Amino acid sequence: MEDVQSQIAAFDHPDVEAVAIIRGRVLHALQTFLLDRDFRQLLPILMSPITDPLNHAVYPAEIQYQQRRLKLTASMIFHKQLALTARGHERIFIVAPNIRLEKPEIKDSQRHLLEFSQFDFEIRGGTMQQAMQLIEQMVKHTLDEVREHCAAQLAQLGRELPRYETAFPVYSTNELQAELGDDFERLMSEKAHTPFFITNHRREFYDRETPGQRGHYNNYDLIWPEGYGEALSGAEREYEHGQILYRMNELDMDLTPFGNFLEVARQGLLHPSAGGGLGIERLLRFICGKRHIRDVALFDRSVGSDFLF
Ligand code: ASN
Repeated sequence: MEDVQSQIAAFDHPDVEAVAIIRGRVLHALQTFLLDRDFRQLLPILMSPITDPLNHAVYPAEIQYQQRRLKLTASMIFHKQLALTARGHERIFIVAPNIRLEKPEIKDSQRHLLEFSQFDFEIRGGTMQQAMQLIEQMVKHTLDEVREHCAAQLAQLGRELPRYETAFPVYSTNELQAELGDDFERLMSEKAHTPFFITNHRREFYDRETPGQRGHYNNYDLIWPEGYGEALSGAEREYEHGQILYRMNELDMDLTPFGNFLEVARQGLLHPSAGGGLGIERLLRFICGKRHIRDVALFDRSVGSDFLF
């Protein structure tokens, strides 16, 4: 009872309203930015025989419907690739809910949610350079819109949102690891004053391996400065059947659930593409200057949540 009362009292804080106004402006800015560039907006799907296998272990999130086991969407990666084969879907984006039942090891994380929203996009025939340029413009545009329209809300939150005049720097995992060790992402984020990219991560099979360079990858993360950590992950995609099989086998994956996806690839129907997904709550956390991600959402879905509602 007491928990419920204090939660409802917390809803009444002026920051809650400020965050809500900024949230609306951010979503408006992101969506109009891509709609103005001829992207088509898809609505999310929530259940499917396959979903993103992710780069880290989470508890399975599945439901039974009649005779079938269906997975809840961890990300729309495969549906983005498949959607690009549809007529008029050369450039797409989705505001997508993602469910990731994180392990208790990270229960104190201030930047993980068990369900979050991803601003997810993909470009048929896109390249890494093209996607990174688009991301930079989209982020700068969104921050400009918030600065212009939400000055009162930023003041309420005590947040001075920096303006980034120069290009976001680009580093690769190799150079950062050699210089700073395994914790390079956190260390770089803490000392950075501008968002920056890190390329060449070894991770899920669908991120494209650099042609002719085994163990090197055409992928990129955008990292927030001031210690806010990862903002976005994206990549060019594997689309050739043989190479997809090679990458899946390298990771010892069970190919069975991917039968239909692999069949589309075997028929040569997948397009080369590039894209990425921006964590919307992480973007809000950064913009609002809130250190805990639960402070930018009304309903707490952080890993240590007690799920009051
Ligand atoms: N949405 C990301 C991408 O486009 C994938 C992910 O969320 N794991 O690369």
